[in-house]
Amino acid sequence: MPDTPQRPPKSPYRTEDVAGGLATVLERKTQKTKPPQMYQVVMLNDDYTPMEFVVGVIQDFFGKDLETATQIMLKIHLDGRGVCGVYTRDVATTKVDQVMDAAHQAGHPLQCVAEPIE
Ligand code: TYC
Repeated sequence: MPDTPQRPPKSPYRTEDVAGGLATVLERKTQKTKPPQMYQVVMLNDDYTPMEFVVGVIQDFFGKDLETATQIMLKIHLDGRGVCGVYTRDVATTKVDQVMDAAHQAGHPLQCVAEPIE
């Protein structure tokens, strides 16, 4: 995932030359705060991870109920990939790490990645 450089927030105040010196003008300009870049956590199909394990992971780490988790798992199985959730960068990265850890501990090759959206 690319590391987006973080800019400091724009100051709502202007600094002006006033009477030969600098003065901070306490006039708030309209400030637009952009929503954060969001990331989709995409799970990938493989030939070895059991379907029940994938359903359990989607329930446990992405908060889906059994029916929704089963639908997502089947979509991945048929299409090769599927979105399990959309989060800010840190949360998405944590989900990826949690899923990969759980899969590795259980001896399954399950893979997932975080992708920036829009
Ligand atoms: N294709 C796997 C199987 O047939 C099931 C599976 C589904 C694996 C989704 C990974 O992300 C996955 N056992």
